[in-house]
Amino acid sequence: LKTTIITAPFSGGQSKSGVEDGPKYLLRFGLQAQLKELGWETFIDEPLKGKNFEDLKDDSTDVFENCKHPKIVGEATKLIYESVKLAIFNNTLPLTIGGDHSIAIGTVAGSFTKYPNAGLIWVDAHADINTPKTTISGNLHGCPVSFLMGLDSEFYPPELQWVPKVLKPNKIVYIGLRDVDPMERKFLQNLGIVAFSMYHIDKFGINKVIEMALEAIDPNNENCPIHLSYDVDAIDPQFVPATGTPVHGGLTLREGLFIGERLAETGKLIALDIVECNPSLGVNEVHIIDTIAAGAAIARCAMGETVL
Ligand code: DIR
Ligand code: MN
Ligand code: MN
Ligand code: MN
Repeated sequence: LKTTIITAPFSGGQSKSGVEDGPKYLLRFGLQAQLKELGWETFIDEPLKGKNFEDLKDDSTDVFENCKHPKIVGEATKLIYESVKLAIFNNTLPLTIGGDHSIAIGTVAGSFTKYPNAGLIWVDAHADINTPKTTISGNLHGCPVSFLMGLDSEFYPPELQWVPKVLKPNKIVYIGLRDVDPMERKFLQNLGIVAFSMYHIDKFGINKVIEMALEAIDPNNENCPIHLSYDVDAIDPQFVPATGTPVHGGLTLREGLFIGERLAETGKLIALDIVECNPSLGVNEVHIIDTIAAGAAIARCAMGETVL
């Protein structure tokens, strides 16, 4: 078992600074040693090393219509894409730690290049399927899924036109949604995307929801590999407070970890992202520790940690 921890200290997909410190905090918390303890041989890759994307966020010319920071998002995600590809073609599991969720443009493009029939499980309070045309906030972390699908592609900023359109609507499934913009909802409906909101989790329970999710991305039991892209804001802010766009009424910590545990059990996981841990948004030390501990626990659960 080998994993490459890919650090993605990037905040350019949204406006709040601090999320670029997520990787540093997760590593300082001991994530690498914890994975070694689970039996993983670990490598670290830092594709954004030496880049100063934080300073470039002040460049007021880096806009394209309503999109903020397309240049740095394009450059950072391309570097992450190359890093994920390298890791996965070297037969290691890429564990990308963010950073905001725009980095999934790179991670999913990278993993699907090796496994074109993979399924993507997107755990999030948000659908992240706005396009440069529909986005209200202008934040590209609300758009990664649309780039991967090629939705509204005639409106893409030049710096993001490299993104391979690897994702089909029947190969993504959402878990945890509770804050979806009207145009995003239209996309989900029109494209027939399978999405489990908090309503469905309350109605069916998390176990049943995951079984339905697994079935949805692999209806013919073809042993499709799975990429898990996990936005920690899927979990309720009472457990994960230090994140950029918290929404009440989320997953319990146990439900959040159970998703990881169940996916580990399938043996199909080929890539994992943990994003949107923002230590700067903790009001106190406990908030920061809870959030980082939850991020690390998600990774461990998805990578095989069990209680018994
Ligand atoms: C909103 C919020 N849908 C947007 N998205 C967030 O900005 O497009 N994604 N917070 O994580
Ligand atoms: Mn900082
Ligand atoms: Mn997200
Ligand atoms: Mn989110």
